[in-house]
Formats: sequence, structure tokens, C-alpha cells
Amino acid sequence: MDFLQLSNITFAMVNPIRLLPFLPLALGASTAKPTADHCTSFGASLNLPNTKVLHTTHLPGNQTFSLPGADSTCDQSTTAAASLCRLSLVVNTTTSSQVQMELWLPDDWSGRTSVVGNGGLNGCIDYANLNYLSSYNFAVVGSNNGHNGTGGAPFLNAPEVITDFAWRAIHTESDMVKEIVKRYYGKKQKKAYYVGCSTGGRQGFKSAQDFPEDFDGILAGAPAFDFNHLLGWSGILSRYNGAPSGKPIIGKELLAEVGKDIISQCDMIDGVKDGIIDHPDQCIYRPEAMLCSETKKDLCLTPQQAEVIRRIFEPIYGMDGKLLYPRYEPGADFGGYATMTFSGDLFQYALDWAKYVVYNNTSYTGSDYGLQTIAAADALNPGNISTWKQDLSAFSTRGGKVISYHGRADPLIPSGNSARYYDGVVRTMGQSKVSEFYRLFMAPGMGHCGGGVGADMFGQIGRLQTGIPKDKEHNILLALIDWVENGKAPEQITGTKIVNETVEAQRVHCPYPGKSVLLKGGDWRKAGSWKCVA
Ligand SMILES: *[C@@H]1O[C@H](CO)[C@@H](O)[C@H](O)[C@H]1NC(C)=O
Ligand SMILES: *[C@@H]1O[C@H](CO)[C@@H](O)[C@H](O)[C@H]1NC(C)=O
Ligand SMILES: *[C@@H]1O[C@H](CO)[C@@H](O)[C@H](O)[C@H]1NC(C)=O
Ligand SMILES: *[C@@H]1O[C@H](CO)[C@@H](O)[C@H](O)[C@H]1NC(C)=O
Ligand SMILES: *[C@@H]1O[C@H](CO)[C@@H](O)[C@H](O)[C@H]1NC(C)=O
Ligand SMILES: *[C@@H]1O[C@H](CO)[C@@H](O)[C@H](O)[C@H]1NC(C)=O
Ligand SMILES: *[C@@H]1O[C@H](CO)[C@@H](O)[C@H](O)[C@H]1NC(C)=O
Ligand SMILES: [Ca+2]
Repeated sequence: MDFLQLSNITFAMVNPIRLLPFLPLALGASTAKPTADHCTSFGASLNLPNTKVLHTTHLPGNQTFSLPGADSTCDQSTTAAASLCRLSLVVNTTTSSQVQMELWLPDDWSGRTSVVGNGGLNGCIDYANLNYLSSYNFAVVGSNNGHNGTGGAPFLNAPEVITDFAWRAIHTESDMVKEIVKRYYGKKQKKAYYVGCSTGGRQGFKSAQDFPEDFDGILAGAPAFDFNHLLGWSGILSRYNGAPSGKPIIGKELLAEVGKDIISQCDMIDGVKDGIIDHPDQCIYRPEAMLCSETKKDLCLTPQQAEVIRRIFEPIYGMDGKLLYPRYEPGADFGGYATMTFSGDLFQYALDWAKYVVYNNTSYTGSDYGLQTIAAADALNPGNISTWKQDLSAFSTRGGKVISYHGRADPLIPSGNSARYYDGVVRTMGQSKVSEFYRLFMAPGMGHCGGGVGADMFGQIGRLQTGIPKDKEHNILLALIDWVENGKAPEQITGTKIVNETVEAQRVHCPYPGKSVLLKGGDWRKAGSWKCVA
């Protein structure tokens, strides 16, 4: 797709060669592309310590194929758009742990490598991002993060599996992809990247914090960092609404109504009536407006329910009175992913983490889940997973760049937590230093890693780039490449909202603490009407 006509907006694609300057250089005029035979014989002859090759297949491009043997909770099929060599391996990380990886090595290699992360508690190879990165000519690796499937059971009494999940899988993948490109293409990588969101965002920051040599560029969305507190907060939020009874105190339909009332109370604080609360921290929602009365008997709140809503919108404090985690953000959808939190069951990842990792007790039900559970998780900090170190100077000193992004209507991980981390790094390193290597783009109205009513597509993950222009103004991966390789820091990124293959709105997203402001009289659906202000 070189040229896209979507609704009334026409996008001419910038020649990708300009943005991928290594494309013609990487293999050199005299170097032939790797052939299908090279691919299959390469896998058979690969002799790396602690590594078993499961299979090697050359795929000619635009192939959709099934994934036999994949855990039933993970992808069952995928697509490889580029022509590439698919290499599946199992690497023993200790005598009691192993990571299954796939490397996708495109025939047309840009000289760049990438590691892609995971999500939730998984356990699943991120095939969508293998496809995305390889279609942009990266040699890319993804893994099962040390265990198979989306649940926490494999962590039970398995500290090495927990360590793989916390950091070692990504670090091992980083080593593997670099070693393998040298052998496969006969050349060292020029730059090494990382791409992930949610748990993948945490994995990216863990690398910046503890493995500053691993990556030159990190794209880390909606990071699940301060991990023990995040899960604790999610668990406590679910308790507010009745977990683990299975019976929510406020049901789905009523929550949706509260969601609408929040928009009606707070949409205009930012001055634009677009169904989006730009700065959820400025919204002090008043649920008492929805109390039942003589005249209001349907879809209204009892006093107890109104109190639940109030608690949901408060931060949580630990047993020592210190802030543990910021609040749920008004404007975050109460449907979709939020049903994981508000259905009346204990938030699944919080339950699994407590059950299989903190208490090692398969009978644990979460009926007493609370601040003491978080304190126990903190005391253990399993696998050193917290990921909250605020000194990134080793990473910045060697020239690493990190771009983070967060939807301001994220129901699983509040964007306020990304702001809290950024501010902590600024306190540690100083603003001018931080601006040189770390930018956080806040996306108003965007949900968890994407979705929501906001302009949620800017190339942050594979499925959120189809239909947007392939340039660094609209694609944050290309913006990261430009920063790492040409030293040009992104000052803004244009997000696109596409509904039914039609561009409905575009808007610029700005690096925190800056914000996008609508120009006087401007149409909020047009990117040109917005401007970043400090
Ligand atoms: C990986 O570890 C398992 C279990 O200890 C062992 O059976 C297997 O031979 C090891 N594989 C390699 C390639 O070292
Ligand atoms: C895949 O299909 C697209 C669209 O038809 C085409 O432009 C592209 O060249 C194909 N890729 C390969 C590797 O065959
Ligand atoms: C995960 O699944 C892969 C592919 O089926 C398998 O090779 C690997 O041994 C499994 N890993 C674990 C830890 O069960
Ligand atoms: C649970 O197991 C971990 C090792 O995985 C151990 O460090 C921890 O102390 C155990 N917790 C309890 C409550 O026994
Ligand atoms: C495991 O959890 C159950 C349910 O909460 C509890 O009754 C039991 O005492 C726990 N077992 C241990 C060893 O702590
Ligand atoms: C644990 O994480 C901290 C903070 O990122 C880091 O400084 C420390 O070296 C890590 N410890 C181990 C044992 O990995
Ligand atoms: C998108 O298309 C679907 C199916 O054709 C339709 O049901 C839906 O109303 C459309 N949505 C919008 C916002 O146009
Ligand atoms: Ca608004």
C-alpha cells in the first residue's frame, strides 16, 4: 500500500528509502540477499550454547499460516508480509527455565535489529509485532517470555521462570538476535531497537534501567512498571466493586452510564467538546449527580455505589501512608479491558501474581486481598520485577533514546503513572538531560496501547499503523529511528482516528509535560488545528 485515499484526506507516502537509509546499504551492492536455501541450511547448522533449533522455514512473503503447538490462550495463526527466514528456537536460560523464541530475518535487511515484548502475564510470542517490524526490514525476535500462555500458573515455585518473565527473556533475546544476524547476514547490526506495550512497556524500561547496553532505541508504551504496585492497585480496585464475589456492586450497564456522566461533567474542562477529557487529572468527578431519587429511578446510583465510584477515583496509599499508586483516570472506558477490573472477579493478573508468585498457594482466592498483599509482594519483589529505578544515566550516556506513550483514557494502567515516573527521572537527572533522551507522549482519549475515542493510531504497534502515512510525523517507530540515527528528537506525533477505514480525526500528541492546544476557531478533527505548547 503505497498510496492511500481515506475519506477526504489523501496521504502520499514518503519514499521509505529516505527514512530507512540503511536499506540499500546494509547488504551492500555486492552482497546478495540471503536465499531460501541459505535460510534452511542456516537453521540446521546453527550451533549456539544451550540452544535447540525447533524449525527453520523460508517464507516468500504475504503468508498467513497457523501456529500448531501454540498455547490455546495465545495466537493460533499469523501473517508474514515480508519475505523472510523464520527461525524457531528454545534457549535454556538455567537448568530449570527456558525461553522459546522466534527470529524473523527479512531477505531485505535494514541493518537494524529489534526485540519485541509481551503483554499481561504472558507467555505468548507477539506475532503481530514480528510481522510489523520485519515488514519494516528489521531482523526481529519475540519470545514466550519463559512460559507458555496468559496465566500465572507456570510461576508456581519456579523462581527462574519468574526471572525470565521479569527481565532475562528480553536480555537473552537481545544477545541472540545480535549474534544471529552476524551469522546470517555476515554483518553486525547497526542499531538495536526494542518495541513493546503494557508489560512490553515495562520490559523496555527494565532494559533502559538495568541493561543500558542492550538497545539504542526503545519504544515503550503504557508501561506496566512499578509492577507490584500496579497489580496491587488493580486488585484493590476490583475489590471496591465486589471482587472476588463474582457479583459487581455496580453492573456493566450502570458503569457505562457513569462513564457518560463523567464525559458530560468533564469534557469541556479542556475547552473542546469532543468527548475527550484531555487532562484527566483536572476532572474531579461528582458521582452524587447520579444518585437515585423520586424522579430518577433507573440507571442511577445508590449512596453505596456512589462511594465505590469515589474510591475508584482516588489514589491508593500503603500501610505506611505513602502513595502506592495513582488513581484510575476519569474518561477511561468502563467497558472493554475495564471489565477485567470491574466485573466482580478479582483482577486476574493480581490474583495470579498473589497466588502463584507471592503466596505460592493454589487455594488462595483473593478474599482478603489488600494492602498487606502489596506489602508482601514488595518484600519479595519477585525476580526484581518492580522496574522503578529513576536513574537512567547509564542508558543516556551511551546515547540510548526512549520514546514512551500513554493513552490518557487507559483503563488498565493510568497515564498518571507514566507522568509520575517521568517526573521522578527529571528529579533524578534534571529536565535538560532528560529531554535529550526520553520523551513521553500522552494521547488524549486513547485506551490501553490503542483504541478509545482519541486519535489512537501512530504506528506504535503493528495493528495500529495500517492506513496511516509511513513517515516519522505519523509513525512513532519511524520517529524513534530518526532520533536514534539522525539525532532529531520528535517534537510531536500526529495520531489518526480511523473508523471503518475512514479517517475520522487527526490530532497532534505532545511530549509531556507539554500539551496539545486547539488553535482558536480550529476544527478539532484536523491535525493542523492543534499545536503543542510547553
Ligand atoms: C535444556 O535443558 C533441558 C533440561 O535441563 C535438557 O534436557 C536439554 O538437553 C537442554 N538443552 C540444551 C540445548 O542444552
Ligand atoms: C505482498 O502483497 C503486497 C500487496 O499486494 C505487495 O505489494 C507486496 O509486494 C507483497 N510482498 C511480497 C514480499 O510478495
Ligand atoms: C512452550 O511451547 C513451545 C512450543 O510448543 C515448546 O517448545 C516449549 O517447550 C514450551 N515451553 C514450556 C516452558 O513449556
Ligand atoms: C514463594 O516462593 C518464592 C520462590 O518462588 C519464595 O521466595 C517465597 O518466599 C515464597 N513465599 C511464601 C509465602 O512462602
Ligand atoms: C492458602 O490459602 C487458603 C485460602 O485463603 C488458606 O485457607 C490456607 O491457609 C493457605 N495456605 C497456606 C499454607 O498459607
Ligand atoms: C534489581 O533492580 C535494580 C533497579 O533496577 C537494580 O539496580 C539491581 O541491580 C537489580 N538487582 C539484581 C539482583 O538484578
Ligand atoms: C462501521 O461499519 C459497521 C459495519 O458496516 C457499522 O455497523 C457501523 O455502524 C459503522 N460505524 C460507524 C461509526 O460508521
Ligand atoms: Ca474535551
